[in-house]
Amino acid sequence: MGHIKEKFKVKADELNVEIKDLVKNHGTRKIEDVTLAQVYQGMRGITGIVTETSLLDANEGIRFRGYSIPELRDNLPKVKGGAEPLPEGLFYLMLIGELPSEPDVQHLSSQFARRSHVPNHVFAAIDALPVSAHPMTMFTVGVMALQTESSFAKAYAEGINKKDYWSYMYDDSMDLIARLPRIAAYIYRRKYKNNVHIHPNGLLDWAGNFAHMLGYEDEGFKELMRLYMVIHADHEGGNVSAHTTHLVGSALSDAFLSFAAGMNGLAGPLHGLANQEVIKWIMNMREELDTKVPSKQQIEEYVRKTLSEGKVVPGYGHAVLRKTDPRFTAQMEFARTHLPDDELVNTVWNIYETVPPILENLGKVKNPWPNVDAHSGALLVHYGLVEYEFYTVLFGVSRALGVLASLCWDRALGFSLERPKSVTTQWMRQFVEGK
Ligand code: NMX
Ligand code: MLT
Repeated sequence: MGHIKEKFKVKADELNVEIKDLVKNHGTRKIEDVTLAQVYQGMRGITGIVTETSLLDANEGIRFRGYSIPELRDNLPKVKGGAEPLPEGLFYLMLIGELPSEPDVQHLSSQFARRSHVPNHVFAAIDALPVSAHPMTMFTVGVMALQTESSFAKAYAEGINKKDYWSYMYDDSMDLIARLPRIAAYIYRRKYKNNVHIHPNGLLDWAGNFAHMLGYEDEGFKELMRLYMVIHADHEGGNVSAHTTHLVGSALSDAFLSFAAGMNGLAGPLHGLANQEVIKWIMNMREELDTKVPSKQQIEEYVRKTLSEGKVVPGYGHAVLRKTDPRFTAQMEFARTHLPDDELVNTVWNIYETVPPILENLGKVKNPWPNVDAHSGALLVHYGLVEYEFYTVLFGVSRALGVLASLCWDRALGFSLERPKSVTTQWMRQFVEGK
């Protein structure tokens, strides 16, 4: 057993004792009341899941094991000469609950490299789809094809003790994280680069090697990928992709089945697909106005037109956040350092100054501020990754770090099958009438 796996088991045993005590001695404590409106309106604000890896504050944004994004950028190990945190370090932090040392991160990088072999039938499954298929469809098909490799599914079929589930989940999660960059890069090169593929470089870090396999050797792009993979990794447990992964996993579905389900949620335009929608929306605005740099007044008119057509302004609003997303701010800082004069980035910044008051004045939008997706596409376009339908796949590769670390915890803590109660509107009517 590698030292990270052993350390995880020790931490899990400790937390198991704590949870048993909490449930035994405080199990009847009421956390909050649930209103009828919450039940109808997406269960907003109902505390119903335990996720150890990160916690969201509506005003401050996400913290991973207590660390904010600026703190992660300061404290996580980096590549020699680099300034951005390594995603391997964030995975360690989410899994173990402590900041990693440089050797811990190097160990994870080499583990991912060692586990990264993708069997040929996965590529064949992707190749069976038309090239016109959306990259997210290819991505979930690739992950599903990889399910043949699940050590948990094999062990379960043979019969295993439930105390050992976590160990197989850990190995499946490590294998899946290790292989996702290869699958994603394969999809990109198949769809956009004439099916010409690039061999992995086992000496590079996980995100650096991903950039390399996509075909981007610029060190600036590699740094962007490291930051991108860190900031998109986790957003506590209630978001659609994390919740779906957890829900499907609660049926003892393996890591591949659970993650693929989560990715189908990420592919929705109100969730992860919003990153492609933002760039599409800006490109359409540029085309319609016949200018590369629309003025703030032109942006304002375009926003009003979007709203009048019954559409949302992509990249703005959030189900939980009530301020500018710190993931947006981190990308803004990256752009200020690396590409302050980029026209598209400056348009993103002008949109940031224009959109919030308009949404606020509608009187119904709870959060008029930008989310993570409002900025990411402009950075990718700068480095030449202009194929915006691919953007959600990048989000998905990153999200694996958080949802799979969480799935390891779910298994190690023996969390129950998720099965909340549902009711009908007739039941609600009778309830309010006191029948
Ligand atoms: N543009 C226009 N209308 C909006 C927007 C927006 N960006 N955000 C919220 N609204 C509307 C929303 O559609 C709803 O209208 P109605 O009552 O007519 O149905 C009303 O404002 C109240 O919605 P909220 O309670 O503020 O937001 P909710 O929690 O329901 O939804 C989002 C959150 C993120 C789905 C919503 O803000 C949205 O659609 N944003 C645009 C899409 C987006 O950027 N999604 C990415 C989120 C981050 N991610 O990566 O997952
Ligand atoms: C996410 O990163 O999952 C999104 O911001 C959506 C959410 O938190 O609900």
